[in-house]
Amino acid sequence: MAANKKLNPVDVLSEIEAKFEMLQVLNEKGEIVNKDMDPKLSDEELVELMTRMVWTRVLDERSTALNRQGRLGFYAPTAGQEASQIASHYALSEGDYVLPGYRDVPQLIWHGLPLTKAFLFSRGHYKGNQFPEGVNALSPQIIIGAQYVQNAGVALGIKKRGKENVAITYTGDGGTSQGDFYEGINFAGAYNAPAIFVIQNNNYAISTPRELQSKAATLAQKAVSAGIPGVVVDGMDPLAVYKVTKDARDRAVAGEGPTLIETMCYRYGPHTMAGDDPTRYRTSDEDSDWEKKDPIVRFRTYLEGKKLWSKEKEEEVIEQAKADVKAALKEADATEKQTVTGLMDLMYDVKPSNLKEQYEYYKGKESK
Ligand SMILES: Cc1ncc(C[n+]2csc(CCOP(=O)(O)OP(=O)(O)O)c2C)c(N)n1
Repeated sequence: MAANKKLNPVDVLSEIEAKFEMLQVLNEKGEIVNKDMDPKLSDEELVELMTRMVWTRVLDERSTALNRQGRLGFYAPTAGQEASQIASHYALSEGDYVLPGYRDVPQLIWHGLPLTKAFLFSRGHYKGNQFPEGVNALSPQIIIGAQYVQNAGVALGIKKRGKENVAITYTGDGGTSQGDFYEGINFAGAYNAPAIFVIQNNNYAISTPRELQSKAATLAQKAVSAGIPGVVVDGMDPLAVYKVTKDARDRAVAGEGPTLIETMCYRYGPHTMAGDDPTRYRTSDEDSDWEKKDPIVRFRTYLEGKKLWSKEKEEEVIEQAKADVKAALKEADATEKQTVTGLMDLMYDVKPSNLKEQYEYYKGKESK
């Protein structure tokens, strides 16, 4: 009897995986290597994008130092991820919604959130979660992956209201292992909602390497399961990140549904300032290989070649960023302290009996 022919799904897989090649526009030397994909930003736009990335690098340096001095609370470093964060955000338009993860404070700031609010968020102050009218954004999500489901819902809301806007969300490589990740992209696909889903693949979920998160060769190919387009992009290349996000936005607004974007990037610092030690799970060779790909360095080279950037200009931006941090911190320091009773007052109109007892206890403590 002839043996049954065996299915060979691996053939399909390798065919799919081969299609998810990483897109690059600006290489490590600051040269345009893919003219067709150059988003052709104006000189002013190029300078603005660089300004935002440099400003954000300074914010990261200052936030890290302030955390070490005990002047900030929770902080997840961002250096190395500026192209992934800032260039993707730069592709958005007014009225778009941002649903960040805990590392995505820079996008919130450039979306209009006052820096003081970000500092208050870091300190766990409730006012850090009260956003001004017109800042279309949710608070940084701490629950890994949850923002993907929320993003699908916000995007569906945008669609139902007939707005020409999108909702964009960010997670890390680790976030793609969560059920919420799949639910989010599937729901948005099913409803053809104007959503953009970004995976910032910085290679580690705290200390767990990307290879242990999934057997998939790329994370962007997970889009296939949801029936939506996916793309892998050099996450250290601001022009490529801008290009894919802008294209995703155009598609979404044209009614063509969501896109999944995987940005290949690296965080130079620790996972958070709460105490992980990256030297225990990364080598210094790996660090320096990625530092050679730095988004600010390559963009600086490119802009200097076009006579659009100089040392003096960069110094100006650095000084401005430092002054902005100083002023925002002063304002945060002047904000009235959060108390336990104050928090209970805000949360409950009528307090449950067990809390009444605690309320009295803290009231006594706070009055001392
Ligand atoms: C549902 C859930 N599980 C676990 C955690 C604890 N946790 C905090 S950060 C993190 C790793 C996330 O890694 P990744 O998604 O790659 O994002 P990155 O921090 O690298 O930006 C984990 C497991 C959490 N916050 N939420």
